Amino acid sequence: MVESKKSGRHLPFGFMVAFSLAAVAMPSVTRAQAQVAVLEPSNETEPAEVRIVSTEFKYAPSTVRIAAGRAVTLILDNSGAETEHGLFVPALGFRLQVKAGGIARRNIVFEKPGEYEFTCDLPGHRDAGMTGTLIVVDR
Ligand SMILES: [Cu+2]
Repeated sequence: MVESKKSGRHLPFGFMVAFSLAAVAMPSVTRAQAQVAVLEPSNETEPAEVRIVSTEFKYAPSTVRIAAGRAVTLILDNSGAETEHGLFVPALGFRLQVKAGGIARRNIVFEKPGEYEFTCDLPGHRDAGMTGTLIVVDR
């Protein structure tokens, strides 16, 4: 596919570093942390917290499932990062951005089921690996 063709061409140095660090630091927990899901009924009163940790240059988790219509607080935890990062869902016009060491949060309801890519749109970060998938699940 287009994806693998693109990533095979030239891997940025930052990506290689981040990848090897991740491989060393997170042996078996990776699978469990790869996804987070908020699929409770939409009549819950409190927004459910969805925390995504941003580092150089990835998101953990990188796949997030949220029920359509469910109020959530999307938290971008950049507290362990060494630079500014963002979380941008182009298809939905959603954006969070936070300086190194900071945590940003925003309440949101995703209404339209579908699969949406999110990225960090700071220069070079997307290509270095900062992409993820938001899946809005039809209930
Ligand atoms: Cu970034």
